[in-house]
Amino acid sequence: MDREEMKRAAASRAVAEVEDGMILGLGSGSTAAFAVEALAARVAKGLRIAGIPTSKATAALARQRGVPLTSFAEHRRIDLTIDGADEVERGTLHLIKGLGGALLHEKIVAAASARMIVVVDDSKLVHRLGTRAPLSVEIVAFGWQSVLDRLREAGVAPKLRTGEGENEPFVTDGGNYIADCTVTDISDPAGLEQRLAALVGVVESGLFVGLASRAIVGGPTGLTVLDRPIA
Ligand code: A5P
Repeated sequence: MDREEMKRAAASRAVAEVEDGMILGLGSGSTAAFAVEALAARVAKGLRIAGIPTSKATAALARQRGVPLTSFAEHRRIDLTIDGADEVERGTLHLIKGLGGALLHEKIVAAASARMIVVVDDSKLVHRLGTRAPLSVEIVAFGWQSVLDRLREAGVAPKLRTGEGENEPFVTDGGNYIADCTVTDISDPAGLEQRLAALVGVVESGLFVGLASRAIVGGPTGLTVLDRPIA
């Protein structure tokens, strides 16, 4: 399998766990897009579900493919969220997310979900978070320079993400900016998440601690299903 096939296979396997009547969280990114496609195929055959999208891009894809959408105005609790990740820590299933810039809405949806299945290809599996991806931190636009100073003082080497124009900041769906932070070998994800959240001007970090219950990993020889151990 090539990488795209691994992602598609993982996404399809996760969608097989969707049951009639569920409220779903629809993740963002290329792997989560395969899940929306697989869901659309099941909806076309009569599956009744409604999804809360985590980004404008996912909402647009779902609408285009005929996947019914809903919102927190109608549903406070989500049965199952299927989303991608930038890193998945073996054993704990703690995640780094946010390279796609949708981390805030993804985290709100994940936190409201009874279950979260993360779908990835095997390049995303790591022994320690901070191995292959920067840590994205969503920050308010106002005074971003001072927020970056605070992140620097916290020891995470931030760089403001730029958008289409090299000098234009990337703006999230929530109207905020993203600081991509160089981190290595995160030994205490929960502690780091709390330290970052306490900084003035930080909206949310891309550390997802204790949110994923299952990871479905596509590899060259097939799929592996990893479950978070019960605490
Ligand atoms: C979006 O903000 C991210 O959290 C994505 O879930 C993550 O970047 C994974 O995307 P891919 O499936 O495209 O690698």
